[in-house]
Order: sequence, then C-alpha cells, then structure tokens
Amino acid sequence: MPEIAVIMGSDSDMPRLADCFEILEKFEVPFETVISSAHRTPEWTKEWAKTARDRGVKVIIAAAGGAAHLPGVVAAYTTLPVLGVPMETSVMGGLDSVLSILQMPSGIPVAAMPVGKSGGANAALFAVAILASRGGAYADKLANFRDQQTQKVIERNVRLAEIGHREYLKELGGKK
Ligand code: RP5
Repeated sequence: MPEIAVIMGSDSDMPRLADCFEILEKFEVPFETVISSAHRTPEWTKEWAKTARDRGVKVIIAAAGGAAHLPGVVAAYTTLPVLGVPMETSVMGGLDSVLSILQMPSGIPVAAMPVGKSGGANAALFAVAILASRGGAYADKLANFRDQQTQKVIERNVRLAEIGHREYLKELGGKK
C-alpha cells in the first residue's frame, strides 16, 4: 500500500520532481504517482483525493504550476496533510505558482514547499518526516541522511583547506 502519494497537474511537471522520486526511492517509501489536473480532470482529481486515505496514503505531495490550485483542491477533499510544490513557470520564475499554493484561506491548510529544484526534494523529505514523527525506521533513515549531508560539508571544507579557493573553483567548474 502506498504511504505517500504524488499528484502532478501535468506530465510537464514530472521532470521537476525527479529529486522527489529519487528521495522517496532512497528512503524505500512505497508511493503512488498520478497525473491529474484540478481543471482538466476535476472529477478524477476529486475522486482520487477522496479515496487516498482508503488506499493507505498518509501524506500527499501535490505539484502544480501557474494558477496552481491543485494542492488546495486536493486538500479540500481529504484531511490528509498536503504538501504543495510550486512549479517554475515562464511567468516571474514561478512566483505565480508559489502564491497560488502559499496563500490558502483559513480552514484548508496546504504546506508550501520551495519553487525550483529543492521543492520536490524538500517535499519528499518533509513527507518522510511526517511518517517518522512517531519514530521508527523512517526516523532512523532521516537521521542517517542528515549525518551524511553534514559529512559531505565537512569533506568539502577539508578539500577547500587542501587546495584553496582558486583550485576549488576550477574543480567546481568541471563538475557543472
Ligand atoms: C498546471 O499547468 C500544471 O501543473 C502545469 O504546471 C501547468 C502547465 O501544464 P501543461 O500545459 O504543460 O500541461 O495545471
């Protein structure tokens, strides 16, 4: 049974969720994915959201761009926590998506993730954190993830001290 569900307004959103899927796989969380729009397939979206809890889902990640009402609509049909991921758009870099997701009126909350590359990743990590809120295997995996992240920064500082900022910049250039 899926514990996390990822809904996207369009398949054009999918490439921007690559890090989200990767992290969910890394944490070995069973998850389901669906493409369904609040405006193009409203009835389907409604049915999907209303039945999510019965499918075992505990957290929903909803990604949309532009007039990004999908997370809010999904949240209207379920009491599961909904994490909204604003997609970058050609309009103001996605500020339209951010504001659509962020400014939910009182009563139907949606947690707004960052626009851009970190949005999908943080949505996945936040969803796992919700699953881990009472401890258990996911809490241990999250602690390991944080340790590894810290270790990477320490290693980078060791390298920086070794070669200095000029060489470090060159190495960075090679990686980009
Ligand atoms: C939204 O409209 C989707 O979430 C997507 O970000 C945006 C554009 O969709 P497409 O026209 O690319 O299908 O509903």
